[in-house]
Amino acid sequence: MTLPISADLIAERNAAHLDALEDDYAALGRKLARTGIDIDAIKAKVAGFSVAVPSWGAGRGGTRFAKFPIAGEPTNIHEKLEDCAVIQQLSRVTPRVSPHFPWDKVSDYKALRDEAASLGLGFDAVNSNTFQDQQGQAHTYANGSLSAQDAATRQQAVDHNIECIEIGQQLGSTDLTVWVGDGTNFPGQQDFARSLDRYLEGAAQIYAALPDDWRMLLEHKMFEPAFYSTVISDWGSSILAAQELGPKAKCLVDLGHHAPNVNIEQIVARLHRFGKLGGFHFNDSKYGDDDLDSGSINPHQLFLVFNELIEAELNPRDGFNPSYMIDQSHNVTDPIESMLSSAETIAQCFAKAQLVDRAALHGAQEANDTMMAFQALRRAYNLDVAPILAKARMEAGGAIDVLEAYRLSQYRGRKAQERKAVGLGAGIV
Ligand SMILES: [Mn+2]
Repeated sequence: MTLPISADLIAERNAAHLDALEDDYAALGRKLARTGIDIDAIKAKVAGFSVAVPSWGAGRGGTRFAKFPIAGEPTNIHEKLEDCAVIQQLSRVTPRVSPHFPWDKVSDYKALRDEAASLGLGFDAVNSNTFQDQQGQAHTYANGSLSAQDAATRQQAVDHNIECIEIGQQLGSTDLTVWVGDGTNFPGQQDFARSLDRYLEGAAQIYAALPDDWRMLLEHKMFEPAFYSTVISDWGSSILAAQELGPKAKCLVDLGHHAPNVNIEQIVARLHRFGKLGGFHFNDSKYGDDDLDSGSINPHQLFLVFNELIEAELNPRDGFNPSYMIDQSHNVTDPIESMLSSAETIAQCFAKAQLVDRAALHGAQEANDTMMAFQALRRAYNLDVAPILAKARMEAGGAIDVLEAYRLSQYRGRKAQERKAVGLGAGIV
């Protein structure tokens, strides 16, 4: 395996940070021991946690107004894999990449899988794309894909999703994530009921092509690119569709795809209650689907989501196996740095949720002791779990200080010499 960052550099920097880390870890360990928590057991749980990174997240996202590429950005799936390998090598929490088609199309998927493995990576959920047209495409998605009025357009969208399943099988994936941009911009533009009927009919054809061990993850989105209505607009539409399709269809919660201030943690609990919680796309938002870095605006919400996930894991009902992925747009940062930072924040919220005193929480709930129930969550949220994460990372071969190691490696600067420049892309300016 040839990893992109010098192992000597990581070892040298870790040696410089080790004494301080051991000191902080021991202090936190003593603090947790006073409440009966074994820090090493929490560290083991953190070591078992992982979140996938999206292949498209390796590049600068941009907005519909403009994109500002940086030198050394990846221009194809091979370069994206290399960047994802940097994130995994340093963080040790992102071992899988979620590919997107047709953006990541190659002629030989066996070779692509081997290439990823040689970088220490595997593949996560496969994402289809019927929200934009491709060169030479027979039918436009301008008026929808799975829900389009035109039967040939719907068939094209179904065929593309089935092709994604076939590619995913070669890559070792077991999930197909389906998000459609279908919707309307004007009242009256489409019939709400009939467009959903068409979507369900197409989705059922895709569902029928799923291998036995696969899941179909339905991603809802309240708005954009359609601004008046979308066909799978919210978790209600999503769960109804998933229930109609069958047990292999689950709901995927993208944190940014809700109305502002919606109680997402409650949605998580609801979806789990009915066996339909399939996975997450982590990001953050301030106004809408801003695709800001995970936990950068509201880390408390992220913690509360993980709190519900732990409750769900303790009460598995129809099983508990959600897929975790980062899905955010890096407009003003180096995407590798953003994903290193986000992966750490996501793992921190996971770790903090592990530290909630469940007996105290449940006891306070039973006793209607509102303040103590809240304090059970608050005590865990207020703990600084950074030493647990850093130690787990170091023991797995990663860097104690991921951003420091990344900057010292001068990786982006080296890639700027090797890679061709990314185009400015189309914005409306
Ligand atoms: Mn998403």
